[in-house]
Amino acid sequence: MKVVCLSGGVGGAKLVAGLHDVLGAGELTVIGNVGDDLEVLGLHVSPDLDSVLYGLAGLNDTERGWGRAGETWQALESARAWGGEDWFMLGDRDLGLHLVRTQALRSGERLSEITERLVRTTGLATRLLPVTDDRVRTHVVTPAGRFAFQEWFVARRHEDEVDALLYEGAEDATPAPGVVEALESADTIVIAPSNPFVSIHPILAVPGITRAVEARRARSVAVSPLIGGKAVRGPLDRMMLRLLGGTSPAHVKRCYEGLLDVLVIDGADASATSDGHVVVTDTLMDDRDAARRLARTTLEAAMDGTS
Ligand code: FO1
Repeated sequence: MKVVCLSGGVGGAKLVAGLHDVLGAGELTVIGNVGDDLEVLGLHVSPDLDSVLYGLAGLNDTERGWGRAGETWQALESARAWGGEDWFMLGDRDLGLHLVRTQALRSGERLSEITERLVRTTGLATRLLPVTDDRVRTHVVTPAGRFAFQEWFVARRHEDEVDALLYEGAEDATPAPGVVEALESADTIVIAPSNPFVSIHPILAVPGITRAVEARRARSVAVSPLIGGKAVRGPLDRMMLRLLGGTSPAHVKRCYEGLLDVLVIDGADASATSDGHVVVTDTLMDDRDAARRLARTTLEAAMDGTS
């Protein structure tokens, strides 16, 4: 079975790890968001690709949700002491990856080639592709002004309400090699439980991606990122209330109009819908076993269509 998963960082990376475990070698391709990429201390950082990579390899910090387990912060403390930027916390272990990636980018390698090489280094058979090798940057429009995604998310602690999102560069971007082909040949397309506005829409905004999902021969399934109408972490519930007027399964579906055959929701949201095209399960992934269970249910939901 060929499965393609569209994923952002933290929540998406958990389901990706579960899918990787329950699928056979080489059956999973992950298409990752690059809208929240940034340059810190001269280094290119791809937070969502890295969350997926670390999660797959079991190197991720499960408490913090991002970065590496067993992390230390000496380089950051040194940079701070020298007057360098320290608002975006790069740990010592994490830094190694950013050094390798930035050097490869500067020598002319494409992000997709580098990412493929990094995954190969871990020995994993899953494919991880950035949606594009071109520069796409998410910006948020708030009552306090327009901010680059990480400035709003990290530096301003996503406290400002969001009125609109912009995916700068997306309309001129080209899908990375293999992305459209993977979608066209997939048997199942999974949309991970990531924030639709900041993780999945910047993927869909790259020309050719939405079209490929709309024209799918595959079954398409999304896992709702909300439990009981609340985000597991982050600002999604507030964003949905302001941008869509609610946080029910129907509101989640509206994020993916024309792109879904079935939506997987948590039991805590079951009473908020009478829709037939939903499958109800426990969607909280507090360990890898739970991620595997959800991955199995998600794949079955795609095959059955409805519960
Ligand atoms: N999130 C934070 O809230 N604060 C940080 O300092 C921070 C650093 C960081 C470094 C590397 C990395 O891969 C992720 C990091 N994140 C941090 C998480 C990241 O900003 C977001 O979780 C994603 O971009 C949202 O999808």
